[in-house]
Amino acid sequence: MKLKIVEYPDKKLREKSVKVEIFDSKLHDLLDSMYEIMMSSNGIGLAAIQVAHAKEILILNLPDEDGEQPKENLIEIINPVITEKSGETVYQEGCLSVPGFYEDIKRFDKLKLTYQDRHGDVKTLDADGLLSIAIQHEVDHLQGILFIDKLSYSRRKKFEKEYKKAQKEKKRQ
Ligand code: Y12
Ligand code: CO
Repeated sequence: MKLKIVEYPDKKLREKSVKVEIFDSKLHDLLDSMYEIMMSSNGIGLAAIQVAHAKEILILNLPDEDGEQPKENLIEIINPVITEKSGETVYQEGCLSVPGFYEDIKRFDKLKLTYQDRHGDVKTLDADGLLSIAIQHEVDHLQGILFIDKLSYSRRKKFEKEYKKAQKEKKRQ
């Protein structure tokens, strides 16, 4: 399946995703193609809406201590529900749909998650650190929320100005 990353300010990114009900080979094709485009774009997390599929699907492949992203670390998360959250942490986040921009974002430090895997089996996960941040970033995508929405009014204005400028320069090349 050929996929393309949808970039801000495309309105597609504001769509709310719907639950997956059928766990078939079409879903597996989408998950496999999401993995390919995420890895070839140097990403560590991707939600299906970022490739124009408004389904409650996200994948994560966080780097290990050596900065490697072995496929064994891949987590496929379908129909996630955050059931508990606690603490506070700040991390400089980036997003494949907002290329070239990284901003400090405040999130919950720890969470518990219930989700389904590619076969529809229900799983639970306790997350903290980068995994917890990445899950919150991607779960936000399923509601049409981007990390830049969490910036203060002045940071957001600065971002919009710089992003527009960067886009114009990109078009000129
Ligand atoms: C912590 C915070 C946020 C996440 C969400 C997943 N984010 C990413 O995977 C972002 C990747 C990214 C990659 C980029 O491309 C390159 O570095 C080549 C990029 O573009 C540029 O910097 C030009 C932007 C973001 C998970 C965990
Ligand atoms: Co993102």
